Order: sequence, then C-alpha cells, then structure tokens
Amino acid sequence: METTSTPTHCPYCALQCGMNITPLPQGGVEVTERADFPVNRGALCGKGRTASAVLSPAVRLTSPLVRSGGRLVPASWQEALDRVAERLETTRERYGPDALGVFGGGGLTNEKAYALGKFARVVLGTSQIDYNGRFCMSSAAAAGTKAFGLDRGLPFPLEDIPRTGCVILVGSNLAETMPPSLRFFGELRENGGTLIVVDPRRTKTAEQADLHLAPRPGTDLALALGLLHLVVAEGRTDEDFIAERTSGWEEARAAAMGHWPEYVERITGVSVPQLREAVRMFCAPEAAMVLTARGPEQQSKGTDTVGAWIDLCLATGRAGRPLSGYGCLTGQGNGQGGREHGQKADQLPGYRKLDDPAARRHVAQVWGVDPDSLPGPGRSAYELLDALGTDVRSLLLMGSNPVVSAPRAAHVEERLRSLDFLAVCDVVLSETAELADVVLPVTQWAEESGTTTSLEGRVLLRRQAVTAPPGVRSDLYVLGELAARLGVEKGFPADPEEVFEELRRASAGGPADYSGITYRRLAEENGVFWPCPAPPVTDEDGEDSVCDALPDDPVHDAETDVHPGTPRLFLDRFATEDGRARFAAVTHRASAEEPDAEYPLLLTTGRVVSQYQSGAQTRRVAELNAAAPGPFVELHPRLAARLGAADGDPLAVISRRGRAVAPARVTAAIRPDTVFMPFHWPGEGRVNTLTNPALDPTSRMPEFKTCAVRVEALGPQE
Ligand SMILES: Nc1nc2c(c(=O)[nH]1)N[C@H]1C(S)=C(S)[C@@H](COP(=O)(O)OP(=O)(O)OC[C@H]3O[C@@H](n4cnc5c(=O)[nH]c(N)nc54)[C@H](O)[C@@H]3O)O[C@H]1N2
Ligand SMILES: Nc1nc2c(c(=O)[nH]1)N[C@H]1C(S)=C(S)[C@@H](COP(=O)(O)OP(=O)(O)OC[C@H]3O[C@@H](n4cnc5c(=O)[nH]c(N)nc54)[C@H](O)[C@@H]3O)O[C@H]1N2
Ligand code: SF4
Ligand SMILES: [Mo]
Repeated sequence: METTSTPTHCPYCALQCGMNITPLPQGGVEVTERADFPVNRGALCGKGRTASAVLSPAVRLTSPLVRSGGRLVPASWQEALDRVAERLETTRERYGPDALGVFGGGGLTNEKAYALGKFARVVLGTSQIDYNGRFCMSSAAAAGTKAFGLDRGLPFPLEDIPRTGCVILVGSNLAETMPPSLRFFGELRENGGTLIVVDPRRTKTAEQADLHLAPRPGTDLALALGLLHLVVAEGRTDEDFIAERTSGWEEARAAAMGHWPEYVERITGVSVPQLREAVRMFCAPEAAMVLTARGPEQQSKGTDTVGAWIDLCLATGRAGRPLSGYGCLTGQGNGQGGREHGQKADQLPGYRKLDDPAARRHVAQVWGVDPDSLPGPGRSAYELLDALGTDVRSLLLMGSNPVVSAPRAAHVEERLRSLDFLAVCDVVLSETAELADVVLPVTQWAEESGTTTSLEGRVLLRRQAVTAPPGVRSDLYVLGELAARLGVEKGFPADPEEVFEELRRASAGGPADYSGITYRRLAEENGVFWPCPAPPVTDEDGEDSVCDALPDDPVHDAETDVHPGTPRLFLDRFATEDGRARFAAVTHRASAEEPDAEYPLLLTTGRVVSQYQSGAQTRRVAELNAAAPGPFVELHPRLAARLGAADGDPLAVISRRGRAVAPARVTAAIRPDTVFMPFHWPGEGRVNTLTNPALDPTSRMPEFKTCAVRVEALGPQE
C-alpha cells in the first residue's frame, strides 16, 4: 500500500492551514502534521484534524438524487443533469434569463467561483448571481475599497503581527475561529507589544488581551469615533502622514469631533478611562494595526463602522507603512479569492467591476463573447433569496446552506420551497439540499485540485490526494455538462488547471491580478501573494498587453513567471487614482432594531471552535459533535436570575421574526443586556430564525450581529 503523503490545505477556514494527507493501510486517510507552511507550522484546530471524516461515504452523498413523488431518490448522472438543464431552459423560455438564479460560496476554489460566474453570465445570461460571502466580509471589502482603492483582507502577512507595537482586534474571536493564528498575538505580547480586544463577550480571545473593551453590540462605530475624537483632542494625529498620503481629513475630523468621550461612553458602555487607555496603547508605539472580523462588520452600518476604524489608522499614520495598517480577517476557506473572480453580483474576474466598460471588453474577449451580451449587476445575496419564487423562479446553488445560515431563515426557507426548481451541488445532504429537486454530489478538497486565496491574499494550491468515490463528480464537471446541454459546447473544462489558465488571462490587468501565477509555481512555493502580474509584452500595435502575453495553451511554460508576488501592499502609495487613502467621514447611528419594552434585550450571534458555519460538514464528525453537541443561549448570571433560569434550562428567545429554543449557558463573560447564540444548527435552536435581514446600504450585509429579543425561561428540563 502506498503511504506517501500529499501536502495540501485545510477545507475549512481562511487560514488555510497546511496539512499532509496520508492514506491509511486499512483504507481511509489521515491528516498529519505539515510544518513547512508558515501560517500554522503544523498546528491544526480540531476541525482541520478531523476533516478527513467528511470524505467517508458513510456521511456524504455518493449518487445524484432526483425528486420523484415528493421524495429524493437516486438517479444516474445523465438523468440528473438532463433534468437540471431542461428545467433551467423551461424557466428561461417562460420568464426570461433573469428568472434564473445562481448562489455560490466563499468555500469554493478560485476555479469554481470563476466558472460559476462565467456560467451565469455566458450560459444562462442572467444577472441574478451572488454568494454567501455577502454575509461574511462584504462590509470590510466595501470600506477597504473606498479607503484604499483595493480590497485585500490583510495588506500584510500574519507574520508581521508579532513585530508591530499594538493590535486592536475588533469583533474577532480568533482563539475559536482561527486557533493556530493565536500564536502570532502571543508572540506580539512576548515582544512587548500590546493587544486590545473589542467584543461584548469576554471570549477566549479577549482573555489574552492587555485591554478588553466590551461595547454594547452594534456600537463599534461610536467607539471608533470616540477614539478618533480623543486622538485629535490629545494631539496624537500624524499631520505629515495626513498631508502627504490622505484626502478628506477635514470632513472626517469634523465628523469625529461630535463624538465626545462621555457621549460615546453612554452609547457603548465603555468607560472614558478605558477609551483613554486604548488611545494611549494604540498611539504609544511606532507601529500599530487594527484588525476587524465579523463583530463590527455584520451590522447594517458595517461599511461605515469599518470606515471609522480605518480613519483611526489614517489619522495616526498607521497605514501604508511597515508593520502598520488596517486588515480584515476574512473567514471562509476561499473568502478572499471567492470575492475576486466573478460570483459576486456586481463583479467580473480579477476584482473588476461589471459596470466598467473596459472590464466588460477585457473579460468578454477572454470569454469569446460580445461585451454587450454580458448582463449588468444583479441583486445581493439576501435580496436574491428574498426574490425566490417571485422574480427568480429557478435556482442553482453551489457551496452554501442558507436554510441554516441566512438571516430570517424561516422566510428564506419558505422562499426556497416556493421555487419552481432548485438544484443543489453539495458534498453532503445539507438542510438546503433536502429541499432540492435535484441534488448533485460533488468532489471535495482532498479529492480534487484547485487554488484558494487565504486571508493574507496568498494564493495556494490544494492538491488532490485521494480518489473520490464512484458516483461523485466535480463542480467543474457539472458546469461543463450543463453548459453543453444548454448549447455552450466550449469554455467550461473540468480540469482545474485549465480553468486557472483562463482565470489568469481574465484577471490580467485587474486589481486582483493572478496572471503571473501558475500551478507549477504554487507547487514549488508556499503560495504567491497577489497582485502578481505576468510580464507585459508589446503587441503588434506597440501597445502593452498583459493578456496577450499568456498563451491559450492550458499548460503554460513558467519560464517567464518572474513577478515575486506582493506580500505587503500600499507601502509607497494606496491603490486609489491619486495614490492617497480616503477618510470615510462618518457619524454614529443606531442599529436597525434597538431594544424596547417588548423586546428588551440584544441578541448577538457567532461561532464555537468545534463547529463550522451551517454545520453541514462538521455536524457529521463524531469528535466535533461530542465537543459541541448543540446550540445554547449564553447569558449573564444577573439576567438568568431575573428570568429564574439556571444553567442548562431551556430558554425561548423571541424576536420579531420568530422563536428559537436552546439551553441556557450562564456566564459572567457576557454583558447583562446581551444574549449570544452560535449559528451552526438547524431546527428549533436555529438562531437565524431570529436574525434581522436589515441591510447595510453599501455592502448589502445583513445585521447578523444585533437584533432585539425577549427571553423566556421554559422551566427546568424534564
Ligand atoms: N470554529 C469556527 N471557525 C470559523 C468559522 C466557523 O463557523 N467555526 N467560520 C469561518 C468564517 S466564514 C468566518 S467569517 C470567521 C468568523 O470569525 P469571527 O469574526 O472571529 O467569528 P464570530 O464568532 O462570528 O464573531 C466574532 C466575535 O464578534 C463578537 N461580536 C458580536 N457582536 C459584536 C459587536 O457588535 N461588536 C463587536 N466588536 N463584536 C461583536 C462575538 O461575541 C464574537 O466573539 O470564522 C471562520 N472560522
Ligand atoms: N446568525 C449568523 N448567521 C451567519 C453568520 C453569523 O455570524 N451569524 N455568519 C455568516 C457567514 S460569515 C458566513 S461565511 C455564512 C456561511 O454559511 P453557509 O453559506 O451556509 O456556509 P457553509 O455551512 O460553509 O456551507 C457550505 C456548503 O457547501 C458545501 N460544500 C463544501 N465544499 C463544497 C464544494 O467544493 N462544492 C460544493 N458544491 N459544495 C461544497 C458544504 O457541505 C455546505 O453544505 O453564514 C453566515 N450566517
Ligand atoms: S484554523 Fe481553519 S484552516 Fe486551520 S485547521 Fe482549523 S479550520 Fe482548518
Ligand atoms: Mo464567513
């Protein structure tokens, strides 16, 4: 038996930890340590360690399923694909192309995300495509683009963290959501740097901090502006940096000056001395960073909130300089690459804009279509889900489980049920796949090759390590077969490297330029940071043409791939037209839903270490279920006493959208005015039954992190 191991990367979060896959003599595979990848140096969390369990035919889909007589029954690939193509065609004939919806995921590889976006625009001709990344980091992406002219989650590698002076970590519980990354923050403190954590809960991450600020959920905007106010009041601005590298300071300064410390204390619950201490810690060292995650971003004012934290960096000269800057900790396995290559409603590959005529021309040329045939921007993820069964009649869904993960999930579930036709590609029979008319079982991480782009902007190669069970096909195969059935014979290869070669050309010259990256390079190096352009050549007309430098031949000769990649961005200039970063100039506003007499408490939501997202994969792993068996409601002892509830008692949590039931977890680590629930489970403990789909006006991010609820104790468990 062959026992060589294959180096690859974890299927789950954006850290994309390196791991080896080793086949076992008795069958199955083992995940073993891989020390050469600098992000995790061999360390893995429990999810990564047990990821091979989901490869087992015992828990995953092994045959296409087709609905017949109300039930999903096994069918041949031919039958299932014919059914999908036929039904999509019928919908299109009856209602037009925009009645076809496509929903993707940030866990899909770059190749899949690229092919899915192309499939929607070229084969279906629909504008109605978006993906779950809209629910993830879209507010940070919008704010980063506004401020810096470019959105790459982290503009520097994680290995810079130990060498800066202070990090403010806003709404990230990375001790649970990216455990191996905690090491960088430990080293920061060993080196004399300081860590400030902003979280309404005293999380495992907050426990590591030198200073923990626990604001009321939904008030990070006021908090950031309060800190900016103090920076100005205490004369801690960096006037040279502001003059040389930014624009819009006067407006931002004026906006911040309304946010007096005492006013901010009233809104956030963070005391004035704590605000002053935070400013002192942030401004004392030469270099400092602000990192945000879902806490401040998943709000109906997430874009402005991140903008205010960026303003704090700019006013103090803590951006675009070594070991300083703002970064967003992206979440999903391909959360970065998944937002760059065209599965987003307003986007073309290479992080190009769908409404930019030059971008349309470039990509249309690569795709061999008329630029005018490309549809315009479509709806955002929640708006698309909300339109199912009315404007959008048939949906192809790949890589998401919105029945569990979408806001106002009972409504979304009802919309999915009202569709004329639903096709789902998945690895397992997720709660959303259970509602489908056709389920297509696909290969996963270790069974196929593909690239992902980690939270650092590092493009990585996941290598195939094992053979998929018979009966399973890849997402790329599915798209190719459907395209052919819908009359597009060429342009949808099943080979990921071939897709990547086309992606390189499509991304060439765009903000996220991958044209200098090849599979061969990725196999030899520990990833390549974008932008990584191919060397430009001069074409016959004497014009620089990056695109033409790349051969159509799928196997590209790597001889000319000389660009080293770009680990650190913005050191000389920002990516805006004039090279200056732009201040946001924003002011505090309330959340979409504030507590009142009927719903007096705030609900916030998030994650636990042993479950991943909607739980579709991790709820199928025994070891993880033993560690995190089900949902719970975290609440403060004072609130528990007022409700007459003891630890473990069932609680009903009720919002304007619905009711969820889960056992109490009583802890002094949370604010007394707030309850917390993780979102990994379906059924009566599904927290998204309660959440508010109020959207950020710019990013269209739903307000997962705050809504008003009332809590009732249901009496001790029988
Ligand atoms: N174990 C595990 N790891 C994961 C995932 C998973 O599902 N499970 N998912 C991956 C993905 S896709 C993502 S996006 C990342 C998410 O990673 P994180 O952003 O770290 O995860 P969350 O738990 O959603 O939110 C972080 C913290 O925000 C706090 N918070 C809540 N409301 C507010 C608020 O109003 N302001 C502030 N400042 N903080 C608030 C919560 O208390 C929570 O501790 O994790 C990735 N890693
Ligand atoms: N209340 C609340 N809700 C939230 C959040 C929150 O903090 N609070 N966070 C939001 C965030 S940040 C995110 S990212 C979303 C995530 O929520 P979802 O979009 O539901 O993400 P997953 O559970 O990862 O779903 C991925 C699905 O794709 C399948 N899959 C995995 N790999 C592949 C593949 O290669 N191909 C195909 N076809 N399928 C595959 C998995 O089995 C799974 O069914 O949830 C959001 N929802
Ligand atoms: S931290 Fe993320 S990438 Fe690393 S092993 Fe855990 S889930 Fe996988
Ligand atoms: Mo996410």
